[in-house]
Amino acid sequence: MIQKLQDVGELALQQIKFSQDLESLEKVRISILGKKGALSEVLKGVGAIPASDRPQIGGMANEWKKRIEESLESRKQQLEQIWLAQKVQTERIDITAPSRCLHRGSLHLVTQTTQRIIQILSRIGFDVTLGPEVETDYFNFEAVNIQADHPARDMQDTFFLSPGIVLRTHTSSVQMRAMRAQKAPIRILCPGAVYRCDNDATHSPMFHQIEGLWVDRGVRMSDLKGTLLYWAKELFGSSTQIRFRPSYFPFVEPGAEVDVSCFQCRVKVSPLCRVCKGSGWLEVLGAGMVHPRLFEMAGYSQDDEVRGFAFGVGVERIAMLLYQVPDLRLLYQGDLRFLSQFK
Ligand code: FA5
Repeated sequence: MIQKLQDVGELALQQIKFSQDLESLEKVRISILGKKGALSEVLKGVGAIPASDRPQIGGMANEWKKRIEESLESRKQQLEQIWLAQKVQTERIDITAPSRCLHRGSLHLVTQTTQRIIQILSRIGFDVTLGPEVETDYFNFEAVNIQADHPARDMQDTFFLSPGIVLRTHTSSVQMRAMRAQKAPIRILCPGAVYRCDNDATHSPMFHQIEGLWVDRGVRMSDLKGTLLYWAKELFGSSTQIRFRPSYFPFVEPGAEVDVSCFQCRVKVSPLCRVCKGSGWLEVLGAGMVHPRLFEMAGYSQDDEVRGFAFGVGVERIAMLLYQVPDLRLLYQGDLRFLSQFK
């Protein structure tokens, strides 16, 4: 038994010494000290020897175990050092190498423009309200005074999802929802996507509008003009002027198309100007005083002198003007060479 212990111990020390890596060292450990390892196997025979010899054998076995464990630990440390040294050699990091370029994303030009417009108007008390893009025919048309047989339906070619359900053609669909949801005063902006069967350099089938609605006692056309002049000066520059041209929208009376003076030809209108094409003016939005019929439909009493104005601006067109984008479709092609210019 003593001889067997000695043989196992000495062999173990040899194997540990010649282990070349941590993995083979672990195998050696298991083959000696593991449950079915060589040392355990020898000790299984202890039961067969006389009781008087057992303490001596037990003592020897413990001593060998301790020697083996110490030897394993010291070889392990050696092998770890070797592993680390090899790693440092083979995986050298060149801290002077130029770093890889990280492409940081940025907000889309349409989002930036939307945020800019909202920021300007929120300074004078407008809050943002959202409405659904999938809208009922009622809120998109009838509730803004466009009846089923009204010729104004032809002004906006509509995507119908099912009978009575449309993709909203304008953010004016939010007007009636807002007037029914809350009483005056109302001062809201409704940004969002709208849809029409359109497609060319200045018309996209999906585009964005921001609707403005201010309803309160005694609101007048001059308030509309003051609000839009403030907005235009903040957006296009302090020398900007605005002009109203009479126009027709069924939900306002009177209605107007609003132009801003060309921010490119600030001092003198140039016939060569690429922005205004020599006219000196840029059309930016539709606006007007809320039609009395809408107040009626929203359940407002005629006696309470509540009036209102509304306007609707096309975000892409504003972005095109501000950044001189020649074709609206560029905004939706996802070409980073184009989009990253507006970071
Ligand atoms: C309207 O949509 C009205 N709801 C605006 C309004 C609101 C008038 C409140 C009065 C009171 P219009 O169809 O003109 O009006 O569209 C408004 C703006 O959306 C246009 O001036 C234009 O800038 C933009 N626009 C219209 N169609 C498209 C399109 N297919 N692609 C990109 N922009 C468009």
